[in-house]
Amino acid sequence: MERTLVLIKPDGVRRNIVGDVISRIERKGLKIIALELRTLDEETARSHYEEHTDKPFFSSLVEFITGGPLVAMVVEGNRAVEAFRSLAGATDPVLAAPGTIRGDYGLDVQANIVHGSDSTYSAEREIKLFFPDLA
Ligand code: RTP
Ligand code: MG
Repeated sequence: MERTLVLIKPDGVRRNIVGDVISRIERKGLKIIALELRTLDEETARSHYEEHTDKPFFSSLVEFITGGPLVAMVVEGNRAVEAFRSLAGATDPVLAAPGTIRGDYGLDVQANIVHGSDSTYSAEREIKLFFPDLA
C-alpha cells in the first residue's frame, strides 16, 4: 500500500474546512493512518518545502505555512500519492477543476488549502519529517 503526506494548510484550518477535507479523503476510500494538529517551526517548514528554496515565493510560503496551526496526516491506499493530488486539484485554485478541494474552496495560489506529496520519493521524505516514529 502506498502512503502520502497530506497537510490541511493554516488557511484550511482557519476556514473550518478540516471536516470536509477529511470526508473527501475517506469517501475516496483512502485511509488516514496518522493525524496531528500542529504549528510548524521555521526550520521544519523550510525543510518541507526545500525544493522551492530558490523560488521568489519561498520566504512568503514559509511565513504562510508557519502562520497558524495545520493538520498533518499520513494517508494510505492504492496509488495514494496520485489519488490525493487528484482530489486536491491544480496548484492554482483559480484553474483547479470544480469538484476538487482547491477548485471548490480557493482563489489564491498560495493559500490553496491542502498539500499532497508529489511522488512516492517525496512522500517518504515528508512522512519522515512529520512523523519520524511511524514505522
Ligand atoms: P504543495 O507542494 O503545497 O502540495 O503544492 P503543489 O505541489 O501543487 O505546488 P508547488 O509547486 O509544490 O508549490 C508549493 C506551494 O507554494 C505555494 N505557491 N505559491 N506565489 C506563487 O506563485 C506560488 N506558487 C506556489 C502554494 O502554496 C503551493 O501549494
Ligand atoms: Mg508541491
